[in-house]
Amino acid sequence: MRMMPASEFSLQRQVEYGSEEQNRSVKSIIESVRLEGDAALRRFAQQFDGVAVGELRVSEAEIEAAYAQVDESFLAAIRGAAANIRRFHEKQKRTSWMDLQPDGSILGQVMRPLKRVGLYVPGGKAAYPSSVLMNAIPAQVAGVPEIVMVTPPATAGVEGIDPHILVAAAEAGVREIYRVGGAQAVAALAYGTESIPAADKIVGPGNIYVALAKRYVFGVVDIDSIAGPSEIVVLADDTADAAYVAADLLSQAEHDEMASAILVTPSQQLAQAVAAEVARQLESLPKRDIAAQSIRDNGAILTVASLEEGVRVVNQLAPEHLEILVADPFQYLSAIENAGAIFLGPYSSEPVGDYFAGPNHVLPTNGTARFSSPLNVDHFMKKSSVIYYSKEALLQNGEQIIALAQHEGLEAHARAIQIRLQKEGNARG
Ligand code: HSO
Ligand code: ZN
Repeated sequence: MRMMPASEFSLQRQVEYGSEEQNRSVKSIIESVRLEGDAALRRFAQQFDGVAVGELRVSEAEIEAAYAQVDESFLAAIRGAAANIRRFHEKQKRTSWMDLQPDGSILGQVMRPLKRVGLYVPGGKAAYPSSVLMNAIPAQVAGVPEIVMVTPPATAGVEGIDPHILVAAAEAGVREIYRVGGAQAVAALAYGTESIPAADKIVGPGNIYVALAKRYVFGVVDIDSIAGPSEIVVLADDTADAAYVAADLLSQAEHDEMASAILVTPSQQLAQAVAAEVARQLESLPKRDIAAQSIRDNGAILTVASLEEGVRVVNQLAPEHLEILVADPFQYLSAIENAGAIFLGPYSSEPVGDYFAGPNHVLPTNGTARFSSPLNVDHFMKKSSVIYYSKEALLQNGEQIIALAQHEGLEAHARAIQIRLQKEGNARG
């Protein structure tokens, strides 16, 4: 694993905009779905997935059959995770409020769930039941009445849709599921087809075609942020166990050749030990080819003079996941400005959060933790402002409103106020 002083590390962020060819093909797929609806969905399923799709919607019987195909321990784990995720997200839920002013006016904010949300679940190597829970449960907690899932008609290595995905969806309360994937699925959710009513928002990870399609339909519908490869930064001192650090770095490196796993440490000794451990642990990993390439191309051990310098480096990296493995991790918490999720201490290995603890695993990647947050209940709600002005309030503030309107040269605005001041003011005097 490459090792260098943090000051020599150059951070390159890359956003995938796709090739011209990919953009052209996504655009044409979307336009076809818009014009031809279900017929286009069936044609693309044949063309891209090699499947002749009959009924687009997955039946209740198929969902029930999926339960018979997964084992007890998987179901118990999914239920345990779902309960924790639900409990955590319940805490995020905000309520509407109304504020009565002394002059009798009422100002407020009404919170409403989105009506219909579409969840994209990829079919390839990244068809994760955990991600189904992480995307669907916040929407459910927000109160979204219609949560629908789309997923390609065949999952890599599985005939049809992976039963584990169907079970995770059902456990998260999603029973409206369509076998459609790729850019065509995004188009269906954005514009609607005969079988699939249009949604208000599309969330969930996907390949480059899905990402480009989401960008393309943004504005017609809302979308979530487009996820980049997974990232982990471990900030550790010489109290950390090198084997734990190496295992955690590898846990993200195995996601993707593009994933990045970085150790930041003031301890030369830990740096050496982790490098040796990573090499040792890699040997026996089933996904060692992916993990090794990730470590080689995007991994690093960055040495710093002190933990304080380490914190500055972490804030610059703005990682998706940060683990703090130092003697007193809570001491550094308030200094961390940019990180999607912060894992404190030796027992909070990242997979604890990826699967089970309750916080969301859909996190800002690619440095976007500088300005954005984990997927949460607010992402599935909208607000309306409420304004009730009393007569007294209008009489008292009318002149100031008129002054601003006249300054902006908007005389009709000014008059809308004036007409009331004249009538009500006179009536009073
Ligand atoms: N670490 C991934 C989430 C995940 N891990 C899903 C396992 N399954 C991105 O945050
Ligand atoms: Zn993970």
